[in-house]
Amino acid sequence: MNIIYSAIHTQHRPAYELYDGVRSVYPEVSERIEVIKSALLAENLGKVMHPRRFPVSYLYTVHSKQYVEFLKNKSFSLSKDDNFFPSYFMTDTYAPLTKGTYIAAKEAANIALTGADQLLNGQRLVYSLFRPPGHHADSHSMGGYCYFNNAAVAAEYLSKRGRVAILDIDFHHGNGTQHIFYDRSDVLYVSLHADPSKKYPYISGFANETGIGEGRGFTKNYPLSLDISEELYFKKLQKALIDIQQFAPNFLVLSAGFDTYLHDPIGGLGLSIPFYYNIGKAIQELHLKTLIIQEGGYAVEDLGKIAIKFVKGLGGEENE
Ligand code: SP5
Ligand code: ZN
Repeated sequence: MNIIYSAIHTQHRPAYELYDGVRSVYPEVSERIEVIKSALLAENLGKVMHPRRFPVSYLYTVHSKQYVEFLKNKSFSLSKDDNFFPSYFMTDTYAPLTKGTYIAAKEAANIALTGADQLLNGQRLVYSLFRPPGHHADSHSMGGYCYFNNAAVAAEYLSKRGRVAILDIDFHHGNGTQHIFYDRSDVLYVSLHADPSKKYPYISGFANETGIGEGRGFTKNYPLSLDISEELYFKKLQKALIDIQQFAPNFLVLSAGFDTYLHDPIGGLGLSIPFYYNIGKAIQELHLKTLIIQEGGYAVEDLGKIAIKFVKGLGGEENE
């Protein structure tokens, strides 16, 4: 399996988020990506490849030009230690701009697009490993540690060559991704996530959100209660996988967040490390060309172990 990676992500290092107006530790850190990369390499589960550079116009397929240019110009104008909340083009106080934000966020999109390209070139499974994550970023806004919606950029690119299903298993609902494809029938969005009446992003991810116009029926949400068992989680996952099977896509974009893990400091749905093998295996059984897109996951010390189990399942290995 190719792991698409670039060290440029380390240039994005926000000093803090504002939680209820108070400065709070920023959990979306560089180590997240580094531990996953090291763990996968140590287990011989992949080899690292660097992304190619795509023109900025690829971002305009899902984001407005004004938003992209604002992010770029504002980010470049900042000083080294600035941690800036602009109050426009943002949905919450969890995604500050720093000097290195644009370059890192743009590189994340390059990594997603490079992974998508490899699916087009016949790869079966590719891991686009980057940060910052993307699924909370909407066409005109950043939020929830996200700036550009990498999954959406990749899905849009792939949709020119076939039908695309997006499966989002991050702890949080991917409000940005859902909204970007809400009125479309050629890209299916299916998400399993913590009940939004209790957890971020609060505003979307309810079961009655199913799409609009042409897109009616092409969004599926599975909100989960916070104390769900692994057994019930697996049943919900199987339902989501049946939705995808019925859609019969040519490509699967997998928004993979590991913040559903038991000891995640932000999320935490009670899922154990070995259970990620089962999740990966169930998805693998769809036999779809699959692009893994990194979303959340903040239990830095265990992310490597989780990623190993997940990739072993996705790679069709017989044993975890
Ligand atoms: C990509 C992703 O997983 N984004 C998640 C964004 C959720 N942020 C909201 C939670 C903020 C929790 N901060 C806790 C500080 C308590 N003092
Ligand atoms: Zn998340």
